[in-house]
Order: sequence, then C-alpha cells, then structure tokens
Amino acid sequence: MRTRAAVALEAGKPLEVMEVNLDGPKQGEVLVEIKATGICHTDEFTRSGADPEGLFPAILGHEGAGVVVECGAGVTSLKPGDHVIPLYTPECRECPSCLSRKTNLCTAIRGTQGKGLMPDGTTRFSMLDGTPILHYMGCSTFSNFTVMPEIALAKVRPDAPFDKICYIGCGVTTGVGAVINTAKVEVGAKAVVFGLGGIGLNVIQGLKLAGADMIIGVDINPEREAWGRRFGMTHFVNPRDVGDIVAHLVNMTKTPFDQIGGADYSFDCTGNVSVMRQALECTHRGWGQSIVIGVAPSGAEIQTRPFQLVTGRVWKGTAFGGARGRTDVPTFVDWYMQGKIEIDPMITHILTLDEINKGFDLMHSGESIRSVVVY
Ligand code: NAD
Ligand code: AHE
Ligand code: ZN
Repeated sequence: MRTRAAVALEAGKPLEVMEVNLDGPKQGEVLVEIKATGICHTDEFTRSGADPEGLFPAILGHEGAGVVVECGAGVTSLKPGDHVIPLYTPECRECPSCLSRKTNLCTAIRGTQGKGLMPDGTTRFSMLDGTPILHYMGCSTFSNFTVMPEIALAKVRPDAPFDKICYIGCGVTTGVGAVINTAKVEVGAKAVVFGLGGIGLNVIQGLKLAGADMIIGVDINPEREAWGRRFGMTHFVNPRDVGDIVAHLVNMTKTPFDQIGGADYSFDCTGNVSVMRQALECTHRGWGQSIVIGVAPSGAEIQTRPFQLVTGRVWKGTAFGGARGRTDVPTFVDWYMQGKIEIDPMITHILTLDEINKGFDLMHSGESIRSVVVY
C-alpha cells in the first residue's frame, strides 16, 4: 500500500512529508493505522544527528496510538479493530531479560530495531522509486500507517482518546514510571527534577502520586515554574539565578534535624551530562539516588568523583520508565481515564502531518510541552 509519512532524509534537515510504499505485515507482524503521535525530544535528538544510532533515510516517531488494520501470519494476541500503543521497548515475555523479572529491557528484537529493520532484517518502507526507508525505534509513528512486531504493541481500551493516550507511548510512562518503577519513591520523600519539559513534568506528577513532600523543579526556562507548580512542584530553581546549584539544592533540603542535606531522589530530564552530575551530587550522602532519563549526544560522557558513590549515592538510569509495555501500558491508560494522571494540559499543540516541522520549532523555542500530530 501507499501511506503518507514525514521522512528524515538526512541528519539535521527538516522532515519531508511524502507518499511512501509500505509492504504488508509478515509473520508475527501487524499493520497499524496511527491516529496520533507525540513529538518527543528523542525524535529531535535523532533528527539532529546527535544520536550515535541514528540512521537515514528513516521515518521517526515513537509516541503513537492507533488501530490494528491487519495481522500477519501467527499473530494471536491482536485482531483488526484493536486499539494499540506502539512500544519502542517491546515485551516478548520469553527472552532472558523478560524472564529475569529484573528489567523491562526486552532483548528479543533490539538488534534489528537498532538497525532500523523489522525482526527478519528487512524494512517495510520504501520511497516511490524503491529506495528503502528505515524504521525508527521499531515504531515509525510519523507515518499514517506502519508495521510493527506483535510483541511491540500494547492493546488498550477502545474508549481512550488517541490524541491524548499517544503520550503514554513515551513521555507519560517514562516520567511517571521513573518515579514508581525505577526510583520506587516513598511517601514523604524529597526530590529534585532537572528539566521541566514533556518528561520532567510527568516525573513531577509521578512524585505527587507517590506522595513526595518536597518536589524541587530546576529549569533554565523561567516559564517552566508555572508548569511545574501546576503538576505538584513545591519549589523552583532557575540555575541561572543561583551560584553553585548543587550547594543551593543541598541547602534547600536541610532541616534542623538533618544539617547534611540533599535530596532522597533526583531525576535528569535534560540529556545534558553536566546537569546529570549536578543531579547526582545534590542527593543525600548515604542514600541519595539519581535517575538518568535524558539521552546524551554521541561522544558525551558523565563524570563525578568516585567519592560520591563511595559515600552512598546511587546513579541509575531508566528507559521507558522501567515499564513492561504490554503489561503496564494498559494500566497507564486506565489511570488516565480514571483521572489519576493528567495528560490533556501538557498537550499544548495539535498539528497536522504537514505541520510536523513546526513541532520541532516549538520544542526549541520552549513554547510547547508536547506537540501532537493528528492524522
Ligand atoms: P523537552 O525539550 O520537552 O524538555 C527539556 C527541558 O529541559 C526544557 O524545559 C529545557 O528548558 C530544560 N533544560 C535544558 N537544559 C537545561 C539545563 N542545563 N538545566 C535545567 N534545565 C534544562 O524534552 P523532553 O521530551 O522532556 O525530553 C527530555 C530528555 O529525556 C531528552 O533527553 C529525551 O531524549 C529524554 N527521554 C528519555 C527517555 C528514556 O526512556 N530514558 C524517554 C523520553 C525522553
Ligand atoms: N540511540 C541512543 C539511545 C537512545 C535511548 O537511550 N533511548 C531510550 C528511549 S528514549 C525515548 O524517548 C531507550 O529506550 N533506551 C534503551 C534502548 O535499548 O535503546 C544512543 O545513545 O545510542
Ligand atoms: Zn520519547
């Protein structure tokens, strides 16, 4: 079939909206009509050329929601008409990682996914002249129709709106999941969130859900203060207004009883490795945990004095908020439908596919929290 898609032809160039060929689903694959897709900073990370795994030409996008159109041979868990959320972290329930119960990082198809290919090593997308186009994070939601492995689709309730639940395909689950699955934040905790964008605000709403007492947001964009407070942030710091940000944050968390100070938990939602260091070092001696969520450009490395770890601080990372997609994503959708988590106010811009490059401009200017493309 033919479908409309926004194609990343070269690193650093705007996406080009065009008709492309899409082959039907093979064994274990499913054809999905994407109804809506968010634009995450990770799409920009790859589009810009900063992603060491970035390949071109490719159809980016990994934060979508849609409907099953056709199932390939051997597909048993889905049928046409089912509502689904694509999973860039699949859940095969059979690989050593899934069976370990220690991680959500299913390894069944990571090798081919990272090369922009379906599990059989081929691509379903091509230009009208036959030039192959690569998949992205196994999803390619910047295409109106896409083909996905069955193990990379979460079946969700049919009454949930696509233009909102697409955000559960990355940002919401990543932010809320980092708090509840990765950090396992307890009631009364003190936390610092660096970067109050589409991920950081979801960390804040996760912290509120978990019952944290002190939620400090840090952002260089002063307009993010109101956004953070809207979702439960109790304090805001613009690093440009203070001298030593680490000392400042440690001071803020001191109490008459505890003059050591430091956050119980911190979260990097910027992808900036200097910020990651600050996030680790503002946590409490003896038990502070810092969770890296941001993805950093090719060649960037994190640094700290080993003494920070010797004295009990823990550096952790999280992908997709530690969520097991097929199991946990339907629950996130239920939480949204029950009003337990908010999505609507964070979706600041609705765009058509033709307007997709505007979504990246809005991200850069700091005007948007999430732009969503509706097909
Ligand atoms: P975003 O652009 O919406 O938000 C980034 C925020 O960080 C902005 O508010 C910006 O002002 C702020 N910021 C930038 N530099 C800063 C600094 N030096 N100090 C403080 N604040 C600063 O991006 P997003 O969609 O929220 O994504 C955030 C990061 O998370 C990106 O690196 C993205 O690639 C990554 N991400 C990771 C996962 C995962 O599974 N680990 C999932 C989704 C996104
Ligand atoms: N390709 C990058 C890594 C990017 C990365 O870490 N991606 C996250 C999801 S970001 C979603 O917005 C992830 O899931 N990582 C686990 C994995 O297996 O990719 C690089 O640096 O090479
Ligand atoms: Zn993302």
